[in-house]
Amino acid sequence: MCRVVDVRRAVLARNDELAKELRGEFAARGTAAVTLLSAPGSGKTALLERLLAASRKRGLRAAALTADLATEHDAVRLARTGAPVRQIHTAGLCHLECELLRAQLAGWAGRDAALLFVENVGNLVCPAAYDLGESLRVTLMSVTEGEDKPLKYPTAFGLCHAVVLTKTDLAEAAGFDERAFTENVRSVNPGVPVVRTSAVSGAGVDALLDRCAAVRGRPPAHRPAMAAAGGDGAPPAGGHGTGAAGRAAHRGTRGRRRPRTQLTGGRAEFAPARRAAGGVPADASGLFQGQPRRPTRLPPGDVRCGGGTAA
Ligand SMILES: Nc1nc2c(ncn2[C@@H]2O[C@H](COP(=O)(O)OP(=O)(O)OP(=O)(O)O)[C@@H](O)[C@H]2O)c(=O)[nH]1
Ligand SMILES: [Mg+2]
Repeated sequence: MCRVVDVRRAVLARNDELAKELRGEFAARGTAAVTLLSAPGSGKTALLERLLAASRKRGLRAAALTADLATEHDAVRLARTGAPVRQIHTAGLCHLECELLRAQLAGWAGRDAALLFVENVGNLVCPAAYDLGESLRVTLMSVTEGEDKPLKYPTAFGLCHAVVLTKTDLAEAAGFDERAFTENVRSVNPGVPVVRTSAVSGAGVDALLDRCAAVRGRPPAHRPAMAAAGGDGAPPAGGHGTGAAGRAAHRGTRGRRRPRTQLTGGRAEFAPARRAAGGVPADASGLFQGQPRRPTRLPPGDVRCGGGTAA
């Protein structure tokens, strides 16, 4: 277990270093990098299709990287907007890391865009702990997922600059309690803006694009309390501290106690999260249990599809 812990710390520390570098590179190029994080199927790609089209209308040069374990479906959908798009295959990884991101950016026209959207792998757990050098981190949830998800996935919702509620056209049919959802969001991330969207009607797309465009050369208006409580001092210059805080939150060493719900005899009880040896929760992702982690190298072209070979 100790070896697993050491490897994990080293991976996260290395990612934080790369995130600092990436953040500097984005700033130097005048690029606002916006990452999208959600559960599978929340509507990241559908919203991105809208955002890319709206960017084009505004004359804002936008590009997108989209990450999945398999298929080129998302890249194909996004490329229809005419924007530069690359599909990243994560070779089994359940989240994006800076190393993978940087490999995709090298020599790609899309990296000079004013807005670079990065769609993470659909997963509300592991992606939250990895700073990608982004200017704006957006966590999405659809109205069909349940109002309690911000409480169940506090790092994903607590460590972002904006929360997007998707599929609002289905809210009534789903019996979605928006007030409870907003309260839950604010309890893990006080003051975070919540943007309501529908990729079907286009509602909220312009408001979200405004927020994305606003972080070009400027820090995000909202600084998550969880990032401030990361414990590693000041965030990187021009950054937001999600890396340090994410790392701390991921390993469960932050000051705030994270309650764990236990169901015993029909009653819900709360207990402090169990710590594995070394203070690190056992890894549920399989990341450190022999999965391939090397970045994929894909052939040149505007849409990067197809399996790619290990670098
Ligand atoms: N009614 C409705 N359906 C939506 C909306 N946004 C997305 N969908 C549908 O939800 C499904 C999933 O949407 P995607 O955009 O693929 O979701 P995703 O988050 O990119 O999914 P992964 O990349 O697999 O994690 C598709 O069938 C979409 O058509 C929306 O605003 N309203
Ligand atoms: Mg998608």
